[in-house]
Amino acid sequence: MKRALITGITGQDGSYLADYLLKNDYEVHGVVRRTSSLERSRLAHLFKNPDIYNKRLFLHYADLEDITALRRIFLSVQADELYHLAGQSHVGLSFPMAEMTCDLTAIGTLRLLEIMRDMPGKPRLFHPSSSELFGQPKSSPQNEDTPYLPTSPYGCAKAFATQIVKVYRDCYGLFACNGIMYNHESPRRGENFVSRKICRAAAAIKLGLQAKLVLGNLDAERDWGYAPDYVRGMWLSLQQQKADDYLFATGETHSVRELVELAFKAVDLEWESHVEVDTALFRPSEPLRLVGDASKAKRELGWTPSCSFQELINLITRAEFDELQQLGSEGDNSRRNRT
Ligand code: F7E
Repeated sequence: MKRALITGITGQDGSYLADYLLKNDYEVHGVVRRTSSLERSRLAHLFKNPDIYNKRLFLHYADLEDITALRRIFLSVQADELYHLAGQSHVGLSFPMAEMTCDLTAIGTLRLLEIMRDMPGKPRLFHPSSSELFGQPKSSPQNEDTPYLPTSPYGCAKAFATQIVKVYRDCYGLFACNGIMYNHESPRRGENFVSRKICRAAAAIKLGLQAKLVLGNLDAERDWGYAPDYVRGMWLSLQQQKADDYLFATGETHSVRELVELAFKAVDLEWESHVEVDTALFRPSEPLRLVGDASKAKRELGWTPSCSFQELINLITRAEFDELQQLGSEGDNSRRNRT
């Protein structure tokens, strides 16, 4: 049985990756912040399963800044594969939290590489890089050779982390891969990312639970895919003969406005009467249009995305609608039980 260690296991990607690896007969270890509660987390279904939790899924508590605790965990787990998914991943928040973002995302990755250098049995490392590397790219679509021109502290941190992974791979022979990930979404996405914020609001407005949706730049365009596809790409990257970098994207670009239209259409609402734009939510600078060319991943890993943009937005909006309705009826039942 192969053993994997995931930092950031409680996030969207970490939880899908844990599901994927457990289905593929791995023993999975996750690093969890001391303050995390697993009760209603994205791991709750695994945590509550007595055949999985503490049998094939093990959680270890440490903060990413606590390098001695991390080193101990790495040495005791002796994983075959290490997926370093933890970090501050909100691009907008990286402006007011620039130092913290660079410390966790850039220097945090370097610290992890340093631990790996000293380990006797070295695991294979996957590092999730980002389309934010490219910032305002001079060419479109972008591929693994497109120059880095980041426009946010987050993009700068990812540029450092991506390059340092390559340097350690070349200088010290580590099996370390970068996956340049374009936006990838799901019902497990954090609520402060635009896809989830919009789909949840459309469902809540339809159910009469929210009055309006306030957004930033509706003209921004992104290449949005389905998160479980990207997690499969992470795993495929580590199954190759030689460590390399791969870009994961759908090759299609859509605007935030199109995302809004589809989400509201999924619940039979006209979006114009419910959405407001607030320039306070615009970022100081950002890539306006990003689109990726994943032909290397397709050619060498056999990776293709499985879900269209419309299917993705329908899927998230439907999940939000069902969840809010369920929460509403649980609330009604508990109110009824109390009277
Ligand atoms: O924004 C615009 C916003 O926060 C998408 C992360 O996973 O993907 C993600 O970063 C777009 C931007 O994702 C709101 O300005 C408008 O143009 O969902 P997002 P992101 O910044 O693209 C990359 C690849 C990563 O690596 C990151 O870790 O939507 N937008 N109005 C808004 N965005 C947010 N969050 N909230 C708004 O109200």
